[in-house]
Amino acid sequence: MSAAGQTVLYVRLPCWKIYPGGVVYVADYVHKQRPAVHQHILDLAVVEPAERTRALTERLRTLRPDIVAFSWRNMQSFGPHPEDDALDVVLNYDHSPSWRRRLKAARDAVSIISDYVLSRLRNFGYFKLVRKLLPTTRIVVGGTAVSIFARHVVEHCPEDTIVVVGEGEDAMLSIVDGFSAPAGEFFYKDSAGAVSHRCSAESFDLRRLTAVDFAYIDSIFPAFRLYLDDDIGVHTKRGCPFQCHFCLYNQIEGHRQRYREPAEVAKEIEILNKQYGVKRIWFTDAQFCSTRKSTVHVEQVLDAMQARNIEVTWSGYLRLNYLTPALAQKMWATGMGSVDLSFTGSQEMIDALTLGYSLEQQMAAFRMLQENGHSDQKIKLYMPLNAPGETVSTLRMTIDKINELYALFGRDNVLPFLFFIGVQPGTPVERLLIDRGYLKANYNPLTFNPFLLKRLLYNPLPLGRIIGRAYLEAVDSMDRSSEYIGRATMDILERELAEAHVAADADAQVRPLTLVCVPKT
Ligand code: B12
Ligand code: SF4
Repeated sequence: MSAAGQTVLYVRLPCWKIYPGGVVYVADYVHKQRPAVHQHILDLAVVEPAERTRALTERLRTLRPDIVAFSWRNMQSFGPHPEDDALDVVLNYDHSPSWRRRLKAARDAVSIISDYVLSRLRNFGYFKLVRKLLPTTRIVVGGTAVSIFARHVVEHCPEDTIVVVGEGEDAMLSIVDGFSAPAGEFFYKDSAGAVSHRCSAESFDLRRLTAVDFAYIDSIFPAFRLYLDDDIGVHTKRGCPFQCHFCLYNQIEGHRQRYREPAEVAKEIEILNKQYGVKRIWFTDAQFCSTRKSTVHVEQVLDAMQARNIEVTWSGYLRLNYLTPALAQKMWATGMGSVDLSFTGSQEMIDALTLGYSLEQQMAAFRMLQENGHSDQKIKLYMPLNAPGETVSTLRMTIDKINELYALFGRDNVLPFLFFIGVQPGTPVERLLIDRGYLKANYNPLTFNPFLLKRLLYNPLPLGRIIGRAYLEAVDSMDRSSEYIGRATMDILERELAEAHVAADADAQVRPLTLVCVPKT
């Protein structure tokens, strides 16, 4: 089958409204390589739930695409934090002293889990709808959720479906070219229902990812302009060489860091900013700034942005290992809107989680940021509280360091984000918890069992109860107009941990961790 004249319908599957950067990069790349292919993007995230099937049916009937390519972002989205109702529900259910609140939490949990189950079943229903209406159309499924759970996804797909693992540019190109010379990693369910797997040796050369042609994207993606007031995701690199205990980003993107041309990244942002009025960028790299080499690349990207006088604010996941005063100045000068990073205030926990940096160095980097241009930008601390190895004393150290950061940046500017580790497949923390008997070796990471789901949000006793109750007290007592839930929780936790009996009691029960795992830096 030749590519010319083919029609591809991309369907972004429902999730909380967030710019669909992945599918935009894929469609832009296919267009640049095969301009005669007709493409269209339908974004179900911005279609009312009751209207989605109708919207998809209408698009299938009018376009009659040769290929329907679904993009699936979140499948196992249980990583609740204070801006997500699920945290409140879990902590009330497990730790509220009031049985009424526990009962209400149980009812709310049923509705959250029903949504979780239904959203997955509905997505598989959309694939089946395509097969029913267009029996000969090829179905493709890609996206981060699929990259993690491809085997599971392919089992539930109709015949003649390709499930792409990881980056989609070359894989999609080979599919529009007729799939006779496949590229990338994928599972394929053939027309007889047999599943085969292609491993990928090659990885995409990111220098081929030139600035997105947004005029083209605007012409094929009717919902594009609905995102212009939000954060627009821009990719500068892929891959991460670290192996933090809880993280699977490097399974999705690979361990080797690959870079886009800084000038192309800056051009992309300039077009967004000057032609489409975009004011906020999120660098969607696994880590925007991490290794020594990537820090040099970051500097080049920021230089290129400065040279083009781009006026945006930007954010992204940061590590501060190689920060210098000059880079800190450049970050603020180019519009860094917040500092977003994993944080724990004890070296013991940094090592237990194999985060691969020194706390002292991180604190020095914070001082550098403060001294080199910080004004009122937020310092967002994503805290994996109560991870394996946490004790009363490591928690106290974290609280001390947060207090230092309040003093440095101003209390209102520091947002401690309460995160608990969500156990994810193939991560070292998953292996550890299986070894310890916390999880069964054959547990199903995509389970619908509410008790197992709750276990996958790791917050065990005894510290789990102390943290949970501190959070619940904070919710009840704080003034939401002037205080932030994470700060209020950490204050209450500090008070609770100051009580000697809590310390003795909890530390006696917390099993020490003896884990040796070295980050791959
Ligand atoms: C950046 C990021 C964020 C940022 C996004 C900022 C922004 N404005 O865009 C923030 C911090 C806001 C965020 C929030 C959340 N995130 Co997030 N996020 C990421 C991250 C690091 C990168 C995603 C991204 O944009 N990549 C860049 C684009 C270009 O790549 P891509 O979308 O993957 O697309 C490529 C391929 O997937 C593929 N592809 C995509 N679609 C298609 C379609 C076809 C047909 C094909 C062939 C290929 C293909 O090709 C693309 C190009 O190569 C990933 C982890 C990771 N390393 O991938 C997690 C990740 C996607 N997030 C995740 C989660 C759970 C969330 C939250 C639910 C967390 C929470 N509890 O609140 C929220 C939900 C947000 C929402 N509205 O849905 C999970 C999803 C896991 C799962 N199994 O379901 C991931 C995988 C992280 C994890 N925990 O493992 N996130
Ligand atoms: S630095 Fe750690 S947390 Fe960040 S992407 Fe890499 S492995 Fe994941």
